[in-house]
Amino acid sequence: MINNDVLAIILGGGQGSRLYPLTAERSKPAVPIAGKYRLVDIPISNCINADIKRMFVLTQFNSASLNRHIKNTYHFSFFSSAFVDVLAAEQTPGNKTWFQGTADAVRQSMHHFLSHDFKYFLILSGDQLYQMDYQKMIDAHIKSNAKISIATIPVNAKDATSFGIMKSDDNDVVTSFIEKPDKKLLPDWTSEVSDEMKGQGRHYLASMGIYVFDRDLLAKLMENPDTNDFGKEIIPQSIDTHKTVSYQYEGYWTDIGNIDSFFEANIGLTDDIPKFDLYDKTKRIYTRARMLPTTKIAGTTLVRSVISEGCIISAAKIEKSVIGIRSRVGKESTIINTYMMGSDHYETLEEIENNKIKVLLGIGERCFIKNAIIDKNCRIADDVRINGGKHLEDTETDMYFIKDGIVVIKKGVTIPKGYVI
Ligand code: ADQ
Ligand code: ADP
Repeated sequence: MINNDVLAIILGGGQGSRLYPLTAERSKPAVPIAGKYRLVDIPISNCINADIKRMFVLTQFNSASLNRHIKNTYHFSFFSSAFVDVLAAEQTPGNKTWFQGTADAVRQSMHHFLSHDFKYFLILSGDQLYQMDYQKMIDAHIKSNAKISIATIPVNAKDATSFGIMKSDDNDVVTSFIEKPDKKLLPDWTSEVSDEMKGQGRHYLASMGIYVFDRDLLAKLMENPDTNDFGKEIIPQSIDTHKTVSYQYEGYWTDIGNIDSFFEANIGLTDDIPKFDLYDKTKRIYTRARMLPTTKIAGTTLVRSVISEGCIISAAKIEKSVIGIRSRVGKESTIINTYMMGSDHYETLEEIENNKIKVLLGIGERCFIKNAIIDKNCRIADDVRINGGKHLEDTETDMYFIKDGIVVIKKGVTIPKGYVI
């Protein structure tokens, strides 16, 4: 089945500074999450589960790994109109700049969209972890006769300053909107929320950055070249003139736009009952089928961890960690509260023999690693100690980057024997 009324646009990231250094060499949608997926798999899977099968991913630069991933993952039938297309900011003679913001990204790509037949634009953010049925939001949009719908979620005062906050009337029509309000302004922006939300102190109605627009309206709004951003300009300028409705969602939803929230979302998958459910057949998350061998584990104590396919693990202990595809961890090593992304390939025996620095892909022997993100294809030699935590100051070297106490080992680096962070 395919919903022919909806075209989905996935906003794949600005200059990616908030997820740096994970975005140093790849575009944001290609950042690996949960051991075997990529960020972009989340909105794409949500769309597929809602029969929305025509999608554009807008990104600042076209990385080889994003294209390879999309091309190798999302094969639709030859006879279907379904597709996932990546559109990168185009530097043309008349336009030498990158996308200036979310609305500018949509504007610059509008000619690609309008050649398709559809009634509604579904605008999605590329850096959120959630499983939402967009069809219900589209149905509510149609039923309420709205021109614009915004998915909303109640948040607490601490989070409210990072989101677009709105107020709505009894019919869920949005009456006012403020993008990322200052703390001082918050008392004026509380909303009536359910008792359950009240109990959790979530009194503010936040935009999830997920919008439904009538096709003709968005096409018209995009004719104004002075608006670059949905949250800062398009939405606040539209609510008085075009019926805008709040579609309230109370399921699990988290923004994973910075290192801290990205780390927490990944480690959260090791909870007894993770809030993000990868095991629900009706809300399946798709990714590339890699045909990897099973994981081999020898003598390791595993405590509440997620281990992906194709790993070779001889560690002493792995606790509260997510271990990505093709990871190798040597004897007597301990890994705690860490997201290891894994590797893109295995080393052949010949490569290992010819390796002059003698540091294999993965983690060596007798290492201790805590509170870290280890990007893909890293080589961590024997006896390395990485002890992340709030005692560490934010800093950057050629090998690693520390933010909020989380040590991020950069993609493909070699950490020499005995190194201590
Ligand atoms: P932010 O998440 O802060 O707030 P923004 O940085 O504009 O907004 O990002 C929205 C999405 O668009 C993200 O997925 C981002 O990666 C992507 N993006 C940003 N700039 C882009 C560009 N130039 N080209 C392509 N993609 C780009 C927004 C809303 C708030 C709302 C939060 C919810 O403005 O009102 O509360 O989302 O997360
Ligand atoms: P993923 O497997 O996570 O989707 P990519 O699509 O980015 O990752 O790349 C993985 C593929 O890249 C591997 O299956 C492998 O064929 C190839 N590859 C990448 N680097 C190397 C390398 N150094 N040696 C051999 N193959 C490599």
